[in-house]
Amino acid sequence: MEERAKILIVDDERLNLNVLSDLLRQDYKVVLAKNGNQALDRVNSDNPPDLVLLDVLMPEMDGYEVLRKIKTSDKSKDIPVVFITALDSEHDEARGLEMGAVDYIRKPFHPPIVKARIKNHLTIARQRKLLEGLANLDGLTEMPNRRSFELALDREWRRCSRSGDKMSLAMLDVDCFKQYNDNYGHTAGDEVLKKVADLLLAEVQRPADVAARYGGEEFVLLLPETDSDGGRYIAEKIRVLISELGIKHGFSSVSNVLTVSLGGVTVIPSTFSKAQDLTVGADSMLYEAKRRGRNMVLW
Ligand code: GH3
Ligand code: MG
Ligand code: MG
Ligand code: MG
Repeated sequence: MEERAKILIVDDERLNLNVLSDLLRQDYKVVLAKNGNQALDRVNSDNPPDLVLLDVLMPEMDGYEVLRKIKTSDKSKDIPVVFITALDSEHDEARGLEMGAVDYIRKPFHPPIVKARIKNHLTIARQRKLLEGLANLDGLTEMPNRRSFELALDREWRRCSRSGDKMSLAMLDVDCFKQYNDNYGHTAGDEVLKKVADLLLAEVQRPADVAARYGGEEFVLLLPETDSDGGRYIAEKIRVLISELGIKHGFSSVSNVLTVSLGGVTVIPSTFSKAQDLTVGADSMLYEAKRRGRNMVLW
C-alpha cells in the first residue's frame, strides 16, 4: 500500500490547528507547527512534509515570510504550499500566489473543497517528482544518469573556474562485460550493474561529488575540489572493492571475478579549456588502462 502523504499545518491558533487536523488526519499523516520557526524546522528536517498548509497572520514571522524562506531553500522549494487564511482581500491572495503558493483558501472554508484541493496538489507534486526522477535518474540503477552528470559537470566546472580549485573526473568501465552477458545472461548482467552502482553511490559521498551511469557498463565519478592523489586514491579503492565483491566471472581474460578499469584526469578549470576536455581525457586514460591489460587505474 502507498504510504500516506504528510501534511504540515502551520497556525498560531490552537483551535485552527485542531479543526484542520481533525479534517485531514483520516487521510494523511498530519504534523503541526504553531509558528514560522517551527514550520521551517519541520520543512528542512530529514523527513519533510509533502505539502504545507500555511496561515498568513501569525506573530513574529508571518506566512508570507515563511513561504519566502521555503522557496529560497533548494531543499524545500518544491514542497507545495497552500495558504489558508482569514485575510480575504484580492490583494492578499494575489500576493500569496505571486510568491509561489500553489493555492489560497479563504476562511471560512468548506471542508470538502479544502480536502479536494489538497488531494489535487498532492497528485501534481507526486507526478512532478516522478518526472524529475525519469529525467535525471537511470532507470536500471536509479543513480544519476548521463544528463544529470552533464549538468553537474557544467555547474562544477564554472564553480571551480571561479575558485581556482582543481577538479577530477574518473571513468569506469566493466572488464569483459560482453563475455559476462553472453555466458550468464543479460539479467545477471543487469544485477552486476546495479551492484556496481550501489558501491559507487556508497563510496562517492562528498556533497559536490557525483557518481553517474554514463551509458551501458560505463560510469563516471565527478570529484570537484579533488587533486590527482585524491582522485587516484578513490579510483583505486573502488577498483579493489569491486573485485572484492567476488562476483564470479569465469570468462574474463583478467581474473576469475568481475573487475573494472578506471581512467582519470585532474585539471584546473579555466576559460581556456572546456568541461568536455575532462571527459575526453578520462576516456583516453581508460582506453589506455584497457590496452595495458584491464583491472587497473590510470591517471
Ligand atoms: P572491455 O573489457 O574492453 O570493456 O570489454 P567489454 O566486453 O566490457 O566491452 P564491450 O564494449 O565489448 O561490451 C560492453 C557490453 O556491455 C556489451 C553490452 O552487452 C553490455 N551492456 C551494455 N549495457 C548493458 C546493460 O544495461 N545491461 C547489461 N546486462 N549489459 C549491458
Ligand atoms: Mg493566525
Ligand atoms: Mg564499454
Ligand atoms: Mg567493458
